[in-house]
Formats: sequence, C-alpha cells, structure tokens
Amino acid sequence: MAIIDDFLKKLPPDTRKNLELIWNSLPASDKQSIIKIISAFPKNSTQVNMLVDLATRQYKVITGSKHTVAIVGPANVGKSTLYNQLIHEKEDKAHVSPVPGTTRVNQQADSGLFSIVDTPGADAVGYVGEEEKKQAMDAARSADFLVIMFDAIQGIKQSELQLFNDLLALSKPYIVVLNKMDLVKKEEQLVIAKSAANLRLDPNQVIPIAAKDGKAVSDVVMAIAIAEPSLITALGRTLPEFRWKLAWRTIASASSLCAAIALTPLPVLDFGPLVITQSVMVLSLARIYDYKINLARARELILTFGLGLIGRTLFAQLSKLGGVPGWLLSSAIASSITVVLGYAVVLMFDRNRRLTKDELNRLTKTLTSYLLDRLKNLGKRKPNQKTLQETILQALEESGMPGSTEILDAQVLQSNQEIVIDEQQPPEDWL
Ligand SMILES: Nc1nc2c(ncn2[C@@H]2O[C@H](COP(=O)(O)OP(=O)(O)OP(=O)(O)O)[C@@H](O)[C@H]2O)c(=O)[nH]1
Ligand SMILES: [Mg+2]
Repeated sequence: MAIIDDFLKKLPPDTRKNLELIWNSLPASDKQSIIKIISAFPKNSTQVNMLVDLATRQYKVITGSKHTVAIVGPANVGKSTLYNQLIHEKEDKAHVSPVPGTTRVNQQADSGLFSIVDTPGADAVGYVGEEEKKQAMDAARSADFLVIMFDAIQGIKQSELQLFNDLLALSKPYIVVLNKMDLVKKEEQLVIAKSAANLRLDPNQVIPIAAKDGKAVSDVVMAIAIAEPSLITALGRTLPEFRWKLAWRTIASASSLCAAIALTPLPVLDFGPLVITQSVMVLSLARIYDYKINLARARELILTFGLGLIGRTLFAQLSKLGGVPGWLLSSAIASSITVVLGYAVVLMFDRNRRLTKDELNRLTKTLTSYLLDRLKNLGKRKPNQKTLQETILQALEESGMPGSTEILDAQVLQSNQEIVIDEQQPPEDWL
C-alpha cells in the first residue's frame, strides 16, 4: 500500500481526503490492478502527474463546499450593478451611482449559488483610495474566485494593468469581464481585442457584458462555472436550464482525460483510472441532476451499461481492419464510451429513460467514427497527452453536442448507423 500512500502524498490535503474515500470503496481486485499499474510507472512519470492532475480536477467537483466570489476592479466600472443582479435578497442591494467611489466598504450577500462580495474601487489614489484598495484586496485574498471587472469605455491603462497584475499575483481562479458593452456601438470586437491585448490576454478570455442588463448574469455565472468546476454542482441544482451545459463540461473533461489515459500501452478500457474517472463523472452528473447516488452505486451503474465490453468488441473489430494505430483506436474508443456513458446516465437521471444495448452500441460506433476522423490529423505518431486532450476537447466542442442533447437524442432515434454527428461521414475503411 506504500505506493498508494506515496501517490496520495502528492495531492493537496482536501483532495487527498476525497481520493482516500474513493480508494477505500474500491473492490480489492481494482485496488490490485491500480497498484500494479502505478508500480509500473517510473518515478515522476507523466502518468503519475496526469493522475494527480485528474484527482485534483475531478475530485474537486464532489467536495461541493461553500464558495466566495469577489467582484473587483477600478472605481465606477459597474461592480455594484453586477452584484445587485447576482444577489438573492433585495434588501442586500448595494448602492449604485455614477459617482466614482460609491462603494466604500466590502459588502457580502448570498447569490443562492455562492456567496458574493462587492468591493470598493481598487484603483483610487490618496489616503481614502489606499484604504479602499486595501479592503478590495483583502476581499480578493479571502475569496475563492475573482470576477475582475473593467470598463469598456475607460479601457485598460497603466493603473488598470497594475491592478490586474496585483490581482493575478494572488493566484486565484478568475474571469475578466468587460462591462458597459452597451455603450460600445460598432467597434465591439475591436474594443474587446484592445482590452485583451493590454491585459496580455487572448480576446476570448475577456467576457463582454452589460451589467445593467439581466443577461449579464447568465454569462458571468456560466463563465464562473466553466472556470471553476467545483461550482458546477451548486449551479446545476439551482438552474435546471443550465444542467445539460454543465453536465457536458463534466462529460467532455472526463472523456478527454479517458482518451489520454487510454494512450498508455496498458490493457485498455478495463484500466482502473478509466473506471475511476468515469465513476467520478457519474457522481458529478448525479449531483447536477440532484440524483442521490454514492460512489459504489455509480460504479455498479457503469457496469450495468456494459460499455467496457462494447468498447473492447469495437476495439477488436476495428483493429482487425488495420491502418489505424492502436493508441488512436483505444483513445477514440475510451473517449466515446465515456461520452456515451455520460449521456446515458443523464437520460436516466433526467428523463428516467434507459438506453438499450443496441442504442449504446450504435452511439459508441458513431462517436468513435467521428473522433477517429477528427484525430487522424494527429498523424501516425503518438501525440503527448496534452495535445490529445486538446484535440478531443475541440472535436467534442465542435460536434454540436455541448448546446443540448438534441443531436444525441436524434442519433438514438436513428435506426441507420451511417448518420454521423455533425454530418461528418465516417471514414469507410474504419467502420
Ligand atoms: N451604460 C451602462 N452603465 C452601467 C452599466 N453598469 C453600470 N453602469 C453605470 O455605471 C455607474 C457606476 O456603477 P456602479 O455599479 O456603482 O459601479 P462600481 O464599480 O460599483 O463603482 P464604485 O462603487 O464607485 O467603485 C452607474 O451610473 C451605473 O448605472 C452598464 O452595463 N452599462
Ligand atoms: Mg460600487
């Protein structure tokens, strides 16, 4: 067991606690196979690092502790306006005015999803300004997540950049929002691009909003959820219309991890970490759909779908055809069965609908064919895990599946196997 203890030591304490729980609930045979696999890794191997990464990211989802989100930025950018949109109780409303320096002290309230803090402008000068900046930075320091807000009209100058760098130095997860976009007429893209460039960010890392407008709330909430998976659980419970979109994030991330895991030249598809990743995914989906389930039951559920067998059979069939490297086949299949599993459990949790073996089989084939097609650009040589994960994530993102379950629903209804997601034809020699 020393090897597992060594592995667990690499994790942050709260993650370690969760992983220990999961480890303890595994049957002895799984434990044995995981120990065998981990023992085979050289010290500091990328696989171990990947598992550590997997554990930290995936297990965060099931901790579900209370979170604090602080809105920080220069004076008068609209922080209190956004805060008012996010909070639950009207009586907690912050004062809003066109005069810079309206908010003088931190104010905290419940958003229903997380606790939210409005802060004074953190860029003012002079004694009062310093005091206010200190307040804002204190709030940022104690928050779990930062919404860093700038003004589209004021743009990013030296003082904004300085503030941004001070906030980044806190090493908190964050999003950047550019407010008052309603005042920008035609040059929207230009304004976003310029602000992003000044902040040394990519334009798609800047979220344009108009805090005055209620729609900003869903943009901001969604962006927080994407940046911070541990909030997903709380969000799914509170906002049913977001459920599939949130579920999709969990599915896509588990699926790309499974693809990376399946790159290893070890027995694929029954591989312990694959099952662990899938179990945690099922557990996260259960949380999103408010379905009571524990880890042992999640694992049982995975077995009843029999996707491991479907994957192995497909692997055997496709490898006989030749021409496709083994790593590519196993990665595409591992990724597909994880998506199919995610969709199947969502159907069960959400609509009490159970897919048949035939339907599961068909979906797996279609998705594998789609992924093989998308992955073939990687060439014959095995890519590194990061490249593979990114390629899978992009392919899944472009599949049309993230928006709603419609494409998958339509696939289930199709009796014709040749219909392929996103109208991509399967490479004929592969299926
Ligand atoms: N046009 C437009 N005005 C906005 C928007 N959001 C906020 N404002 C206005 O901007 C001004 C400042 O808004 P606040 O929410 O008080 O800004 P703040 O960042 O909290 O300001 P301080 O507390 O002074 O730091 C007010 O007049 C708001 O009505 C927006 O999306 N569009
Ligand atoms: Mg304010």
